[in-house]
Amino acid sequence: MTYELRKKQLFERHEALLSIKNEPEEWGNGIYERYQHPILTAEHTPLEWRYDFSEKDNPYLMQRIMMNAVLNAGAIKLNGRYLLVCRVEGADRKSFFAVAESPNGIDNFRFWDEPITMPEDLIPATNVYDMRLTKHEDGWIYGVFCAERHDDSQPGNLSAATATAAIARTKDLKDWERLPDLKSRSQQRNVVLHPEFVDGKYAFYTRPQDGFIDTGSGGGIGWTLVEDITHAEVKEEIIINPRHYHTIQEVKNGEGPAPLKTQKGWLHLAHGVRGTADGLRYVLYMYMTALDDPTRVIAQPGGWFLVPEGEEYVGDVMNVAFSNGWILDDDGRVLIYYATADTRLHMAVSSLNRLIDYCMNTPKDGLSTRASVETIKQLIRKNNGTLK
Ligand code: BGC
Ligand code: BMA
Repeated sequence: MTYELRKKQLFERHEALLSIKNEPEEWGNGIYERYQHPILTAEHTPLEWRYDFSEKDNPYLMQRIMMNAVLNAGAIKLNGRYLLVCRVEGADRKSFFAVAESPNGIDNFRFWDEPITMPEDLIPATNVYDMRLTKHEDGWIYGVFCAERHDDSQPGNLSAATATAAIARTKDLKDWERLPDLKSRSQQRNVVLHPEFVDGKYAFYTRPQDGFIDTGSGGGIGWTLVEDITHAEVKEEIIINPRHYHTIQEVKNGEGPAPLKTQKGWLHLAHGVRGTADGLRYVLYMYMTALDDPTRVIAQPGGWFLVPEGEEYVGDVMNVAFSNGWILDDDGRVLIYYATADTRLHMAVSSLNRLIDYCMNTPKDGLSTRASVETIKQLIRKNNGTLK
């Protein structure tokens, strides 16, 4: 086959992948419907990022740069446009941010021409990932993400690393102003900016941890108030959503996207992690906090909200569902973007009313098998009319 013909077919195949229509599953769990196909994968990245299209320089038409995954995306609807700030990971294990846009938030996602050039903080990061977007009432769109660097205090240990919350802001997702990283005594990953001022201050969901992987004494999802976002520092930090023995969030948990404001309270999507013989299992869960006090949990359904299913289990990091982006649409639908196995991005659709109902009316975790059995029996008796 000639170079020109192969190139033509390459573009046709890519276009066919990008324009696949995505349909919701017919029968979900009543809480949300998953969509049939992943919305973004490494194969969706533009061909110009991967191939050199000069026949002279690349006669074999080989990929000069390979992509490994598209995952953990921040999400926002901006001037009617559905935009994701994806974590794209190259074959070299470096991840970076790139915007993908869809006409309906469901399919036909296409990357903008070039990835985001994120300005550095004083000490450049080796890697960045998992951006949470917050449209703050101060008028800026903030992107808070994890910046990872080697821990030079342990020169003998090649895998010693530090995780820090990096902060940048923008008006259009094109030009970014980098602010200094969040100063904190502990390592921080999964930091999210709350969309409103609280007591006139910026409020962050945090996730203090002792080490790079271990949360250690870090008790769960934290909260801190910051006066000056251009010199953000964690001074006092409280835990608002703790970890618990023998739950889906025993080993760690972390805030997902910025919470949504509803009439009943702040609606939160988070991830919980437990240990297994096979490594860590990451699942999604939800909780709600009071409108007048976002640190007070008013409801938390027991167990997980979403876990990997079927092929979703398989990929780079098995048994992982992760979400750091959702969009509340004008019609009340909530578009939930989640990644599985640190490999690809999917979506599920629900609505604000359904998610509030789910949070307020799903039994909470009674923290023991006995309590779980009692909860099931109550439902059975309610259904057969024998509930006293
Ligand atoms: C990876 C992240 C992961 C973290 C903790 C980082 O090096 O890039 O995906 O969450 O390590 O395991
Ligand atoms: C976490 C996250 C994600 C990732 C997950 C599972 O620490 O920050 O980047 O999806 O690990 O590997």
